[in-house]
Amino acid sequence: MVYKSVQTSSSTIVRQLAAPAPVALSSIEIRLLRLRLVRPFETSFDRLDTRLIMLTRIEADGVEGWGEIVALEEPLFSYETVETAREIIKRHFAPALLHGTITSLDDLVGRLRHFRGHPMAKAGLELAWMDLVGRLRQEPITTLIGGTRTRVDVGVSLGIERTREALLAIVDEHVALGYQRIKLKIKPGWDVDIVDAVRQRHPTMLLSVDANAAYTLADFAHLRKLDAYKLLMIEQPLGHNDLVDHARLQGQIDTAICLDESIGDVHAAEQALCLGSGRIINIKIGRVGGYSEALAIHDLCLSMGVPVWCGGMLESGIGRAHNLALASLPGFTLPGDISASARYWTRDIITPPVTVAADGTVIVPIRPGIGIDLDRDYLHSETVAIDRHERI
Ligand code: OSB
Ligand code: MG
Repeated sequence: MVYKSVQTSSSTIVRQLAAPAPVALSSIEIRLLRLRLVRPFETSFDRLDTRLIMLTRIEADGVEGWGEIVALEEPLFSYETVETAREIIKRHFAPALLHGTITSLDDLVGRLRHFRGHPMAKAGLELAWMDLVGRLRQEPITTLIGGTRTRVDVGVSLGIERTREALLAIVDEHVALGYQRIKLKIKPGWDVDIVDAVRQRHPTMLLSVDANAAYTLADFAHLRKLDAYKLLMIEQPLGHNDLVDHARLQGQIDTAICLDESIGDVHAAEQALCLGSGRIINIKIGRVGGYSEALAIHDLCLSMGVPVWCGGMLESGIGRAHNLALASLPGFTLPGDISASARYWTRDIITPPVTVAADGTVIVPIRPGIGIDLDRDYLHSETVAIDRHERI
């Protein structure tokens, strides 16, 4: 065993964690499938009716590991897309991994480190690696990374609707399902009045908003009005790569700012916390390039007393199983965007689907790897493309 003890910081554990024996990957597969959302999901940047799900599958000695690449079809949340991830894996990442043997996550990360950017594509490979190692070691990912929770607190992210009445009905429905926190997507023209209406109906509920970078410095006075509603946080109000204006805004409002798009790695997290750009960080494994970086951000925030929570990108059950493992770490003290399968899909690609208990928690899988079973019939019937890269 190469790693020391669970007392070590979790990012050190995960980086040094060895496979039981050096692993010679025989193939890397990218699988695309299109799933219809149970209801369209509208944000300040887009409206989605379906999600093109992008899965990674690696194989070694007949054992497989599954991950998910959270890129969208258009470069609206970040510059990556499903097609850029396909191309970068085909031309650069797969050739870098499909030779020799890989001994640890650190080894895998090291082979990809010199390639700039493309964190979502990198994350898809790290996730599949951690599932594979978990299966080889017969341990769940939560154990491999030093998770401390058996259940995680969850909330739900609700999109922009056509009418206020429609949103209020959807909010009521999700409060009744037990979700511990409701997050409303906002944009100019769909913000203070909407929050006012939801707050009147649910005076004490944990409530937050997410602007996906829809505002600018010119909107400070308007955003300050949100202070009246005792929100848990305002997520990413300003530019996707901004830290300085967020610090200025945080200096002028009481509500905590949470950063999502602006935090691409642990370096950005450190700078944001130094500058005071926010008081909470949303960690998405895909956005930051995988477990290694997500754990580093978690450790930094835990050491500085900054709360973190696990964000989502409308993942299939595979991505959500990874998110559950991540959210089992001690620093994840706020409810995550890890909702039930039924909030997204009529049928998920895993069985049983993810369910949320009446107390607003989800069980962390404890079987080896991501700890879930695939609904292989459904997975195959919805698949629209497979890229297969083999060891040369
Ligand atoms: O900003 O958190 C976001 C979905 C797609 C892209 C960006 C975001 C989101 C969500 C949904 O808010 C979270 C979920 O998966 O439930
Ligand atoms: Mg967000």
